[in-house]
Amino acid sequence: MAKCYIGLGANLQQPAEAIASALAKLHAHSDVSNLQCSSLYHSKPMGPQDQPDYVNAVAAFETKLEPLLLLDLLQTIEQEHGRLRERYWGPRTLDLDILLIDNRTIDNERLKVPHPGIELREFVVIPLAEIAPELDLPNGKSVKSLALSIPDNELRILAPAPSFT
Ligand code: ROI
Repeated sequence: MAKCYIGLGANLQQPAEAIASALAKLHAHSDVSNLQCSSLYHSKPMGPQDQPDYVNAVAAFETKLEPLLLLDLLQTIEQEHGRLRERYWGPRTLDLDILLIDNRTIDNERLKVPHPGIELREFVVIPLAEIAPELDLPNGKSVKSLALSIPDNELRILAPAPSFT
């Protein structure tokens, strides 16, 4: 079993509902166990500013899926939400990014783990610190120290963490 952390983001149509529905699909999947999620956060767009604000969260779960099969699963869920991606760093109906898989480093054409943007994104670091305050990245940096030093860029909590029972 591997412990995975993923980032969820959306800023079109009904972003909070898209994230809740993606979490429900993960929870229902037979290869996903012990799903946990951070609060839902409201964030300012990184990249072009002429797009709506985002809803972001970070979730953790255990899976026996190999990394590329996990990527396939997440991409299927994105597509089920009619994923729109009109331009690079433009708005999206649902984005599911693999952030971390155990302490592994993966450098594949389709998949880089840890996600190369983690340390620069307050909408990843702060929700990650909420659910995994004691975690260190494979490069040795602690999530807690990253969360304390990153500018918050007006990140705020929008809704409490969904719970799965
Ligand atoms: N900006 C925010 N705030 N949240 C995201 O999830 C997000 N995702 C992206 C880009 C376009 C980089 N900007 C984002 O892919």
